[in-house]
This record gives sequence, C-alpha cells and structure tokens, in this order.
Amino acid sequence: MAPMPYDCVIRGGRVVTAIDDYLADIAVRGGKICAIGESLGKGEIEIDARGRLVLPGGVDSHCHIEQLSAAGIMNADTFESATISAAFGGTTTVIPFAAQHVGMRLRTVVDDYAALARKGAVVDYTFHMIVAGPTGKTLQEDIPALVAEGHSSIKLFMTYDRLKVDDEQLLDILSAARTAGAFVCVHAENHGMIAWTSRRLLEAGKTAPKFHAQSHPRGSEAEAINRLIACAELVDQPVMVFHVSTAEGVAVIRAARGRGVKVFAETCPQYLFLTAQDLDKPGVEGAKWMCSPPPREERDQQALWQALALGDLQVVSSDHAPYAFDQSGKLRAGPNPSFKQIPNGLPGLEVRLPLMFDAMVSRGRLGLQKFVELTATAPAKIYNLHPRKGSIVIGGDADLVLWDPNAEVVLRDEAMHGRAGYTPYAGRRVKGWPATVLRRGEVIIDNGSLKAAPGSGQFLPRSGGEAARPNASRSPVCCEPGNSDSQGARPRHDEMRQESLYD
Ligand code: DUC
Ligand code: ZN
Ligand code: ZN
Repeated sequence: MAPMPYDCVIRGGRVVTAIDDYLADIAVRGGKICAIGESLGKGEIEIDARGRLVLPGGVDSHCHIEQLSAAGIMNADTFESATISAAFGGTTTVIPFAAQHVGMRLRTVVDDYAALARKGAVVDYTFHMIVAGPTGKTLQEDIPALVAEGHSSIKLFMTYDRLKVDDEQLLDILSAARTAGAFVCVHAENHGMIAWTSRRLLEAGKTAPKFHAQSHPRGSEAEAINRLIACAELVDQPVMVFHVSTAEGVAVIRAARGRGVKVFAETCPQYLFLTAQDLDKPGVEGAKWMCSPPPREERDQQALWQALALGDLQVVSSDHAPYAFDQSGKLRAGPNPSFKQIPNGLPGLEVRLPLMFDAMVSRGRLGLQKFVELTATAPAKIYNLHPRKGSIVIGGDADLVLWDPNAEVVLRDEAMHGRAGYTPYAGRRVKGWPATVLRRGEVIIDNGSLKAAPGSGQFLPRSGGEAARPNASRSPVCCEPGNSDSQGARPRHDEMRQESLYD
C-alpha cells in the first residue's frame, strides 16, 4: 500500500534553528512537524524551499494590541490588523496584554481581551495580564484562578500616573505571582524623576516631542531596575525587565545576574536602531518616534548589542504600540500638543524580524542562529511556549518562515499592514525578507498575499514554566500565606495595610 501523503512537505530548504543549520525536507501532519529528513515522501501540498532559509516563526513576546490606554486612548490596531501585520513580518505567535485599569476586575479584563483575540487574531497568541490595581480580590482570587487557566504572566508598571504601583504594591504582586507560579514582567522607570523633569521642561516652554527624550532621564531606568531587582530578591521571584534602553540599565541587570538573581531582560529594535535624535523633527513630526523609554544614544545601542551577545539580554520584542499620526492617536490633544499630551508607542510588529535579520544576518552582527534565538526560541522558552513554538522540532507546531535572504526591500509607510499608517523606519533598506509564512502547517502569507481568516489564530494556554520558578526550594517566610502567626481566617491583604503613626 502506498504510504499516506503528508499534509505538506517543505522541500530542500536550509533549516536553521537556534542551534542547527542543515539542508532538509520538513513534513507536516495535523499542523505539527512530523518528519525532518532527506527525500521525504510526497505531500498533498509541496513547497519548494530551495534557496530559502527555513526558520521558526517569530515569537513577539511584548506587543500592545487593541489595548485601551489608562487615559482612554485605543491604540490603532485591532487583533486582526495587528496579527496580519505580524504575519507579513514573519511572526506567528504574539503575546499581547489584557490590561487592567484601576478599579477593573482582572477576570473581566482577561475575558474581554480573549473575546477580541478570538474574533480577530490570525496568528497564535497568549496574554500577559497587566495588573494596575493589586487589590485583595485581584491578588488572592483572580490571579490564582487565571494562572490556573493558562494566563501565567503578569505585567506591572513602575511609572505612568494611572498605572504605576508603589514599592509595597510591587512586592504584593511579586509575592502573589510567586504563590500562583506566574512570571512577572516590568516597565521599570522611576516615576518621580520623569514627572519632575517633565514639569521643569514644560515650565521652561520646552514642549516639542524631542523633549520627551530628555524627560525620561537615563538614570531613571537604572534606578527603577535596581529597585525592582531588590524587591524581586526580597520575595525570591523571577522577573523580566521590559524594553531596556540604557547602558546603565544593562549594567544593573548584568550585576544582578552575576550574583545569581533570576532576572531576565529584553530590548527592542527602537533601542538598537533609533536614537533621541530621531525625535528632533520640525513641528510635532517627532511624535512618530515617541515611545517610553525613549530611544537613547549610539553608545547605548552598542551596550545593548553587547548585552545581547553576552546573554544579559535574552529577547528582542517589538513593544508594538501603534498610534496613528492624527487626531485618533498621536495628535489627540490637537495639532500642537506638548510632549506630555502625546501617547507613547511605535508600530513595530511587522518590521521587527526584517530589521533584526538585516542587522544580524545580512550585515553579519551575531549571525543567523542568534537571530533565531533572540526573536523566536528564547521568548518561547522564557514564556513556556517551547517546544511547541519557537523552534523546528518533531511534534512542534509547524510555524515556519521561508526567508529570501537576498530580497532587498525599502521600508515604506504605505507598505505596512497595520493601522498606524506609518513606520518609524521608512526609507530604510533591509536585505532579507519573509517570503512565505506557515502557521500550524497552513500557508498564511504567500508572495505578499494573506491566506488566513480572522479568528483562525489559537489561544495558547501556558503555565509559568522554568523561568517563573523561584531560585530557592524554600520560600521566604514573609511570602507564604500559610506562614501567618494567626491561625484564624486571614484578613484580605488590602485590609492589612496600616499607616505608620510616626510618619
Ligand atoms: N511605552 C510603554 O510603556 N508601553 C507602550 C509603548 C511605550 O512606548
Ligand atoms: Zn512598557
Ligand atoms: Zn510595552
């Protein structure tokens, strides 16, 4: 009897993972990779990959999609538009946010974002839960229940007026995450330093977008990362520092890792390819390059590249946070806003991989395997999606990108598939392009056209995994609910907050 054909065979490509590089065929059945080898049998669909690099689909572990800011501004993309732009750029898994604002029930927030993703996503997804209101209900009821349902990472902010948590709340969240087995990601900047500097700049009439960069003093990042790590050490809870932008921030992380603290960190293309100079444009044009933390200096770019090479930074995500350059987004406060009235964030899902491929592969900085590691394998491992996502292995999802390493593309606003209407990298020429994209064995992008239906992306439930596991086998006394001296019913933690009589 003739052997049953595979669903799909990708034939004769150069297969590259974070550790391997070889010529092979890849066969797919039921959305999974089921064979890798030479001269594999026939597939119902045959894809000629000769001359192509066959890489794992990208994993973008930090992107804001269809997210309502705490100031009430909806970002430009829906789940459909954002994930279509991700797919065109070779990304097949995203981790956006379910964003709680103060006063919202976390459970409801997660349900609402899950419904939006179910309706629109064309690539697979899982969520980070933003916790802005760490009440007893959030910490003791919602977090444990939601983690058990597969929402196993939490994000918190140390700055932004409406989102920031203070140190005590930070410790509460770290502790609750530890108990529930969740991982914690943090936007670490010192709020007071930013608020104070911003006020001084505005008082001096310095309102243009370029002053946004000055309003986030570089030391504000290192200070907050240092404080975060001290809190994480107190609780013995692993953390991920989001979007590291400065050499000093890297130095704090490196020192902590050197003494054995379980701290992970990422950076983003905007900190590797842009500088504060990019915000210095006539009028309010510079708003298009405004994100927080802001792009810094060339020496920071060098420090970040070095940290990626050495492993002090493990991931490159996009921090996709799109706002159109019109009254719906960047110019919401009018045609001439101060930098404080302009929403922060850049579109980046679509160009993350092409920019990184161009720098790392075409221009040779750190090479192909490190490119795969930083943009797919490491985020999949840290967020416990590996080996289903982020690599090319038998049994893993057949999320594959066939790269044309010789294609040269000039990035253009009009060519982008997201709704921001621009890319901060317009005019930049990149070499290397994701020509064909498969998600669970199905071709979703081919020759510049989309083949996937909205809602065909799948939710990826996950537990905290290895990255979320605390260092010590025994938890610190102060963190375990069961270690309270009183044997009676434990008061909810928000009832326990007491002010010092001596302040
Ligand atoms: N800063 C953030 O903290 N989040 C979204 C985008 C940005 O610039
Ligand atoms: Zn952030
Ligand atoms: Zn972000």
